[in-house]
Amino acid sequence: MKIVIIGAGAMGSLYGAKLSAVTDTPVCLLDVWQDQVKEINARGLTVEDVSSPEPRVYRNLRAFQDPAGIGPADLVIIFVKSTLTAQAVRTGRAVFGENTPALTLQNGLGNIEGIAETLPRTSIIAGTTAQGATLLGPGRIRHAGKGKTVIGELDGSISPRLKAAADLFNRAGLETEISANVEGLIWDKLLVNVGINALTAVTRLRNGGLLAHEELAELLAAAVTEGVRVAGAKGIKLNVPDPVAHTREVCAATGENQSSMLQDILKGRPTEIDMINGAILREGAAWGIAAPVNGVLTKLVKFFEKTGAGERGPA
Ligand code: KPL
Repeated sequence: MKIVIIGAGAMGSLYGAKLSAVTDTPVCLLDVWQDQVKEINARGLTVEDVSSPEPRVYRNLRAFQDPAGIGPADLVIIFVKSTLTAQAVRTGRAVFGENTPALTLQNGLGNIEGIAETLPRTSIIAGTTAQGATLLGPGRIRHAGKGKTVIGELDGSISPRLKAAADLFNRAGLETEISANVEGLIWDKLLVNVGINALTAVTRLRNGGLLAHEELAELLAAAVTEGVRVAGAKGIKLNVPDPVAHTREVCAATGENQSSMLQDILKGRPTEIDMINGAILREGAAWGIAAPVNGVLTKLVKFFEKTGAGERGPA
């Protein structure tokens, strides 16, 4: 099975490495970052794991900056930042054959719509992941938190391609389930990111740090609760019975991880704030639901996007 991953950041690299251990054909990683591509092709991808003393080097991978050299894949996983989804799929068009499923496991709202600008909606599978990974430098990541991957078809069917992808992920050690409620799934994960990402970016704490401070745990709960109200107004059926408790669980399970938004702020990169807390604010306004905590978090993260990590120093 030929797998292509668009976006070889922390999460794309993690899934690429794990899947490369169970595929005969090398997993192809597509990314514009030249140093990452060079390093992976020269020395493989090194994964440090918080639960094992020795890092593991994965070599059944090929990295590319240009999709022309790859050819059509059997499965494409999209892992670029949600701000770049539409553009990345357009640029990577050549890796999608007529029947290639496009799987998005990205954070935030708007990824399905971004992919559908280039590909038919029927080619899209969506899902979420509670894995946590940190990019340490070219060719090196830390697997800093384990959690479930859940995937589903947009029409709720349990298709053979969905089962095949779930089987493959499970064989690779990425615990995966199937869901018939993909919209609920995306909102379940959105609410986790609403509670964790901006707060960790602002405080520079690792995910687990949010639970150690009462004030932050309260803000986490307030931000998620606003999101739950918006989801309710939109008629989204969440799969998670208690999103605040669930977010706290993910915080604990990925306690050692720096959230993706904190990593972005520390590296001076744009964040996904508009697709996460900003999305709650926008959707809330459309449905007449106030989301003041998400509003403040959005503004603070935008401030740090402008001023950079230097203001507070590294975490
Ligand atoms: O999705 C994540 C992220 O960092 O974006 C979590 C689950 C919060 C792990 O850090």
